[in-house]
Amino acid sequence: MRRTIPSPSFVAVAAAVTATLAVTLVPGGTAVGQAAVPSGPNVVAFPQDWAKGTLYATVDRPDTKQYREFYTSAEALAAARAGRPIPDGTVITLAAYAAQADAAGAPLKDANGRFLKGNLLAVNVMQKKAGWGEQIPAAIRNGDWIYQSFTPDGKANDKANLTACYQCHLPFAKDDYLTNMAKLKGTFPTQAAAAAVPGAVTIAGFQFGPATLKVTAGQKVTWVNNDDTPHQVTLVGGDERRSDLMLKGQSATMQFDAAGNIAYICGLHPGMKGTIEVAARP
Ligand code: HEC
Ligand SMILES: [Cu+2]
Repeated sequence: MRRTIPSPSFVAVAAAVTATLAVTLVPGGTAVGQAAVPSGPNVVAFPQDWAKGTLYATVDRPDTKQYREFYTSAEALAAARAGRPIPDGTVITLAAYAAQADAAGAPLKDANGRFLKGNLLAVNVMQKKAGWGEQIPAAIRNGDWIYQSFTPDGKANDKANLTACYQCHLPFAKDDYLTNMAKLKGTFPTQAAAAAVPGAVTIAGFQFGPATLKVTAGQKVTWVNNDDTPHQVTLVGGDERRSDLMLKGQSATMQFDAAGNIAYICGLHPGMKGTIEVAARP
């Protein structure tokens, strides 16, 4: 059976999306002058029949204890598989569900080790239409894609941080800002997992390993991301250095010259925590 999402009616509220320049809190909490996108209703209408589209991927997210389903039209999937541009008007829907959890809050898993679907939490949508990108500040624009986050009953969530949608998808520019869908044509960066190296921290399954690394002052530390999800090393307390976003297979390096314990988090997933113990030079 051929199942597609009918093109949604476009609500003429483009004015509400007018880009503004403001001081924004980026994940990790550092205030920086940055282009911001206001939350609330915009040109993306709730895709009423999203669940009738084609389900093309599911993702378990241990960091947020969510189970996610991804839907789009048959036309868009055919284009992605063939490596053709994603058609104008395409709607991609991310249905975020709470993972079912045990009494201690740990996600339950099925026979394949995958999360089990709980309550629907949010319906996140990206849609592209020629010219729409002009509504978004150039620094964070994602081509002609516009993002929106809806509550399960179909209302635009006016507390959603839409600026973060653009910032986080920006590193995927060469794949038309797509992640799972880009994988369908096999161009997603999937370098082999790097072998553990002394002085290196491996990021896998939303964890820094080892969580505590001991080095000597003057030494460099390298982080290697083995997750499909991007991560970003962000030092906290005093030294506020922040690495570039690391996609799968990418690494970042920082040098530590002073003795002491350096705490850090992931700038995108602040629940991820690690420590570098820097010993004085002998
Ligand atoms: C922390 C970084 C981050 C933020 C913020 C973010 N995304 Fe994403 N997005 C991802 C990643 C990584 C994926 C791949 C699947 C996953 O991990 O859930 C993704 C996948 C998607 C997809 C499916 C794309 C595909 O190729 O399959 C949609 C749609 C989407 N996000 C919409 C949104 C919307 C709407 C927002 C803002 C409300 C948003 N995203 C915010 C990182 C982010
Ligand atoms: Cu992270």
